[in-house]
Amino acid sequence: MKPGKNLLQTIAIVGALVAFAGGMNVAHAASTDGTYKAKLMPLNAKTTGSDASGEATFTISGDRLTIRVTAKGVPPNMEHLQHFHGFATGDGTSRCPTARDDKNGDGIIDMVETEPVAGTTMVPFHDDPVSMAIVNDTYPKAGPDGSYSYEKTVSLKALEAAFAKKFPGQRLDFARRVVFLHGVPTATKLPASVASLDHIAAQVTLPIACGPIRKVAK
Ligand SMILES: [Cu+2]
Repeated sequence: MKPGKNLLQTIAIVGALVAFAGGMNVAHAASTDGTYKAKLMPLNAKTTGSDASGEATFTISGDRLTIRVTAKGVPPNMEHLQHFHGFATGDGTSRCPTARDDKNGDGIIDMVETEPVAGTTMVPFHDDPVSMAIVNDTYPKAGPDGSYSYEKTVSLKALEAAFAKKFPGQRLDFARRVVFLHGVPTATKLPASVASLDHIAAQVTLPIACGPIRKVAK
């Protein structure tokens, strides 16, 4: 093969690659593809007896939203409610509660005390997030080692529609939300001052980890 032809082929291949890469950039810019992440830090560790931690990631690719949660140091052998929480009105950004948010001073941050800083329970991470049903028995269950791993892929459009129906005027807006993990064993003794929601036992809703969701730089 003559050197001249080789060079032309190389130029053609490089040209094609540049055009391909350029096209990919345009496609990315036009969509909302991206990844959001929350680093989960322990809450109420004195009550759980261990430092719960973990990570939640939200990966958007076209209409596919993949929700992943890994947790460790959580009470073992039981189901753990997990959601993102946020403000149902306005455009405020939620934050995770601290000891100062324990307004009744009972040493425990309960669900009601999370609301002024984190808002309300929004999207559940169980077998059917699009249902938006908070009460459900398909939340992940921690193994004997106090860890679990959850993964679910849903239609982003379907979740957005269900979300807008339940929270009129709101969008998913991941970067304004916080992820909570909940739950200590039902036998855990809690002061009567620990509040819960609806008719759910305070042990079930007790927050055990929290992390603010942030967009991951590309
Ligand atoms: Cu929650």
